[in-house]
Amino acid sequence: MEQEAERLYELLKKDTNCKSLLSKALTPERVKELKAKKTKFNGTLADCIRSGCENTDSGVGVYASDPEAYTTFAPLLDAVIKDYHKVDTLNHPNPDFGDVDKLDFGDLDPSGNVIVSTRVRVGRSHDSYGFPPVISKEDRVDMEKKTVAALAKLDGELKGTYHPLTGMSKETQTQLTEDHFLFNNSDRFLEAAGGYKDWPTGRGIYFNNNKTFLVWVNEEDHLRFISMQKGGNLKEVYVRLVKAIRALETSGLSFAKRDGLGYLTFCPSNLGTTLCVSVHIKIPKLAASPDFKAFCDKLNIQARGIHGEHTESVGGVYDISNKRRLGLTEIQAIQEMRKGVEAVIAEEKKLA
Ligand code: ADP
Ligand code: CIR
Repeated sequence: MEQEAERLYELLKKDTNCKSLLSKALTPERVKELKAKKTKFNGTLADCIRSGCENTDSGVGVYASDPEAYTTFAPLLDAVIKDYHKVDTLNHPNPDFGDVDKLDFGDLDPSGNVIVSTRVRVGRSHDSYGFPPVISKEDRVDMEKKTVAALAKLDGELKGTYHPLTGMSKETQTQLTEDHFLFNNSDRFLEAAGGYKDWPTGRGIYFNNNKTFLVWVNEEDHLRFISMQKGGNLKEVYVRLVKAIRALETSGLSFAKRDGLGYLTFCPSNLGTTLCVSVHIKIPKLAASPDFKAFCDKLNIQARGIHGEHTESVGGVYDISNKRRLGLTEIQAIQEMRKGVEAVIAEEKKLA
């Protein structure tokens, strides 16, 4: 165990050009302090750093082995979290989704010409199971069963069906992925962290009839709750997600949380609110301007391609999403994104 951490650390050090947050935070002192520690889920330092040491082009480079890793390996993980989320102290507020009956926003694109679709997602982890590096096949299947039993209690607009990946045809999987609903196993960073062990066992997707509410089971996180629809009605999308979170939090599931860090996720880049709001938006003019990145940075939003992280834009349509997930409440994150999207639309109009 200690040798494995040392072996991985050597790999990391060998790449003198490595710029990941891991390479900044993993000092020889921290390796020495943490290499022999183990969480109650049997998670080790090696489990946390494997992906970043084997992939020195990582941006972050760390995954938590399990919920307790955020305590056991805090000297390393806290440093990475502060760096990634640009905060000096870890004092994430209590969850606050706002008063959903009194939201002061609705459709961000009443013309229907600019925003193609809107999506809001959160990640949740069961507090009694480890993350991919340490979880066994049996435990993953057990966790899937508990999740599916809770999902079966959803009703109204959230009522849907669970579709396990095991037994799902390749064609169905490809179609659901191309339509932006389903995940796949093509992320080498996640793979190196153990994210695809025993694939596809224990993985699946739940969705309602019109695919406006979806749950990913055992993709990167134990759970991802997703609300999405065509157009720019952020209010409808957000309110649906909040209803789902409230229903699932009272359905017998218990989610991992820690004071000051909020909800815990596999990747430290996602913890806190875990909220990611995105719009697919047609902004050919703004995107072509040299100031595009600076414009987004100022608003705490980011642009990427429409097939998710590490992909390119197609036909001038960009995926714009919020950047900050830690150190602010859910409703503050939504409002920050709303203002950002409004500014993006106004700027595109100015340039037209
Ligand atoms: P996450 O961080 O939630 O995993 P990604 O950016 O990796 O999100 O995207 C996951 C999937 O969701 C991809 O297929 C992506 O195209 C899709 N997606 C993200 N935002 C939107 C949106 N606003 N409309 C439609 N699909 C979206
Ligand atoms: C990296 O460090 O670049 C990868 N491990 C991805 C980090 C952030 N993305 C994610 O969690 N999806």
